[in-house]
Amino acid sequence: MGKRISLTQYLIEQQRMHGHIPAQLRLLIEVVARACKRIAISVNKGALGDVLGSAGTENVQGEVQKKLDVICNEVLIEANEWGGHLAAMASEEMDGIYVVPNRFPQGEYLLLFDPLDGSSNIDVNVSIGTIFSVLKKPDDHAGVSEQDFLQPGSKQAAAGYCIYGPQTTLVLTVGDGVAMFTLDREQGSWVLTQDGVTIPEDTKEFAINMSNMRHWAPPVRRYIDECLAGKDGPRGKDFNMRWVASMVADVHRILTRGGIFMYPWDKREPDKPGKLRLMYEANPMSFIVEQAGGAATNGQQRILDIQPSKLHERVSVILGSKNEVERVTAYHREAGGA
Ligand code: P6P
Repeated sequence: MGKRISLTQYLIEQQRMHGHIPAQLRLLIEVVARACKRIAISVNKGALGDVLGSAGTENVQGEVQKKLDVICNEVLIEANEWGGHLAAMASEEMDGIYVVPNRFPQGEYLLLFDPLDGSSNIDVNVSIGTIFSVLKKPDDHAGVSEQDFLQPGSKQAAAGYCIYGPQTTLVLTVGDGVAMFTLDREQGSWVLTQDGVTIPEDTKEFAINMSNMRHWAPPVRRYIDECLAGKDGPRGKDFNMRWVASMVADVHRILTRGGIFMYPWDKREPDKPGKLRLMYEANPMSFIVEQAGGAATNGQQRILDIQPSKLHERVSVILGSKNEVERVTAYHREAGGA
């Protein structure tokens, strides 16, 4: 096996070969990666670290915050605020944006994150993760506001996630494919373990919360019914189902062996487009999936083309193996955008 390279060497070589990673962006990625190592230590402590259970507070989504949600949010804020690479941050766990304090230099990037996605799995020791998205701050005005964050996902400069599972793995794109880095705990360093990650265009595996079936729109119901009909049905093949209830884990499986992930609109709350958040869950994951040759839509349009109107807006998510996502999207269009 060839000599494995570190995240730092990978980023420097990317910069040298493609000029793809300006210095401030390289610093940002290194700082976020270091913060994820800190988070991995807290996550892995579990009951030994008094980090399990509820924090006794609610976030802007009205969800009860776990202790680790709050801890991980603070780790990311403290790690990133002093470096001079950011103007501001936004998080699932904070109502408004966090502007870098005046005592630190302002940078040209905006960082958005879900500090610990899949929180319902923390106390039952199932894989969870940190999701992050990087935008450039518009340079046509001084200062920074929430409005500066409201850019379509196609404007992302970088995106990634860290999955805290049997391995701790950082997955990253800067718009030139997808790379995976595994945490070498002995060295305390991120080591490149896969580059040029590619999602198979076809799959026999779907991920959706089946308990919501009665609430789905007809195109989603049609697609899943056809999968369940198996080789005697219109698809002519049997399908398998997975649902970890941790987007990072489900997306990581899809990046590794293909599949389709769906958290679609449902009629329980018709005014809500979906459960997942656009800016710091759907956009970064869609950027990664597309960079790996997959597709990501909300049933009507490419997720990365959606023009956000609110920082915490939600979206219906259909992403993964290209041919399956295109099929589900076609069913939505045939149904007239139901
Ligand atoms: P449900 C975790 O809370 C999350 O935001 C995603 O990581 C995950 O895919 C989804 O919600 C799970 O939702 O309704 O199945 O618990």
